[in-house]
Amino acid sequence: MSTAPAAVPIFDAARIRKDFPILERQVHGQPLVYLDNAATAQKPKAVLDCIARVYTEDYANVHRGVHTLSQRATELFEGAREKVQRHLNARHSHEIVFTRGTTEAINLIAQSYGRPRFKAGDEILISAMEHHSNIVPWQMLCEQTGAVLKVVPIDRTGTLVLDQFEALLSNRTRLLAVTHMSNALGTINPVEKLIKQAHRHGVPVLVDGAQAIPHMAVDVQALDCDFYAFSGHKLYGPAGIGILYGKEELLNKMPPYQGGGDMIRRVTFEKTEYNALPYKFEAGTPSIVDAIALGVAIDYVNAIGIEAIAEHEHRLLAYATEQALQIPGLALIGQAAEKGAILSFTLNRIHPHDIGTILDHLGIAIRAGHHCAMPVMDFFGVPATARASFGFYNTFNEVDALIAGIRKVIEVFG
Ligand code: 7TS
Repeated sequence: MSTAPAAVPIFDAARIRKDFPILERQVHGQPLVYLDNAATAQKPKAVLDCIARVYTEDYANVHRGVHTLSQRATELFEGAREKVQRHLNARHSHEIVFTRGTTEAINLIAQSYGRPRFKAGDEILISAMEHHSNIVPWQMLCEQTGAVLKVVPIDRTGTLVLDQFEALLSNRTRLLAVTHMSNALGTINPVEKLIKQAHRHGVPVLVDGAQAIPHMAVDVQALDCDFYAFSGHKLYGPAGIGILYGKEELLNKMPPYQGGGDMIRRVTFEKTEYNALPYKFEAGTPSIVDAIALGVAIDYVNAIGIEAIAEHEHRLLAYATEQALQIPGLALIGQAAEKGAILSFTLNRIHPHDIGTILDHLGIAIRAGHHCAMPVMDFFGVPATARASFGFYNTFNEVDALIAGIRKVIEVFG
C-alpha cells in the first residue's frame, strides 16, 4: 500500500513577494527586478505596518516614563532585544546592544575594546576581503595606539588562505576581526574554525555578520565568537538600527563608547556611575521604533524559516552562475566553494556602471562599483564589478531577466 509522501515544504516565492509592496512597482515601465539585496533588502508589509502602528498607537520614549505609553514602548523595545537574543542564541538579552548598524558596532569595539587595551606593536588581524567598515575603524585605532594591521590574504577564487591565517596569528595578535560572508565576492568564511584557532592563541574574535545574517542561521554560542555585528536593514528590517552581540564578560570590562542619557546610573560633577549592560552602550534616545520593527522582521524571516531561505537562495545562485558562465566575455569575481547568494562579475571592456545603467533601464536593480571593498578590487585588478545579490523573494524568472539583460548589454556595446 502506498503512503502519502511526507509533507515537503515548498518555497513559494510568488506568495512571499505579495508581502513586499515595493516589488509590485515598475521602473522605467518595466516590472522591478530587485537584485541589490546585499546593499539593503526591501521590507515586508508586517515591518511597514509595525512602524506605522507603533508611531500611531504606542509611541513614547523608553526607560524613563511611569506613564502608560512609555511603559508600553519600553516593553516592545525590550521585547525586540529578546527576539534578537533568541535569533542569535545569545546567553543573555543584555549581551545584545542596539547600534545604528554594523558600522557603528565595529567602531564601538575598536574604540571601547581596542583603544584602552592596545599598545604600540600589538597586532589586529583582518582578512583581505573585508568591507571598508571592517578596515577603516582598525586603521583609525592603529593611528591612535600604534597597533599594526595585519591582513590574511585570499586566493584567486576569493577564498581565505588558511595556512597564512595560522602563520599570521602570533603572540602579538590582540584581535581577529573577520567577515562571515563577503559582500563583494559572496565567500562564506569558515568562522567557526577561525574562532577555534584564534582562541587557541587567546585571541578574541569579532565577526562581521552584515552579509551572513539574512542568509543563514547564526548561533553565537555554538560559534563561540566574542562579538558579532549586523545591520537590521539587510535583514528585511529598517535602516538605522543594528546589533552588537558581545560576551557579557567582555562587555562588562569595556568602558562606554558614548556618554549621555540612559547610559548612567548616577551623575555628579565629580563622578559618573555607569549603567548596567546593555544600557551602558546605548547613550541617548535609541531608534525605538526601528528596533521594534527589527523584531518583527526577525519574526517574519523565522516564519519562512532560515533553512528554507538558504536552500532557495542557493538554488538561485547555482542557476544564475550556470547561466552566467555561458555568456562570452563574462568573468565571475568570487568563485569560492562556499558562497552566499552574490554574483559579482565583469564583462570584457564594458564598464560595470554601463552594465548597471542598461540593466536599470530594463527595470533590473544591481549594484556597480567597488562595493566598499576597494582592496578586493585591487586584488583582482578591476576598478569595479557588477553585482547581483539575491534575497528570498527573488525568482528563477528574475535570474532569466538578469541573464537576458546582460546579453542585451553586450549587444548594445558589442
Ligand atoms: N560589513 C559588510 C560585510 C557589509 O556588506 C556592509 C554593508 C557593512 C559591513 C556595513 O553595513 P552598514 O549597514 O553599517 O552600512 N555592505 C553594503 C554593500 O555591499 N552595499 O551597500 C552596503
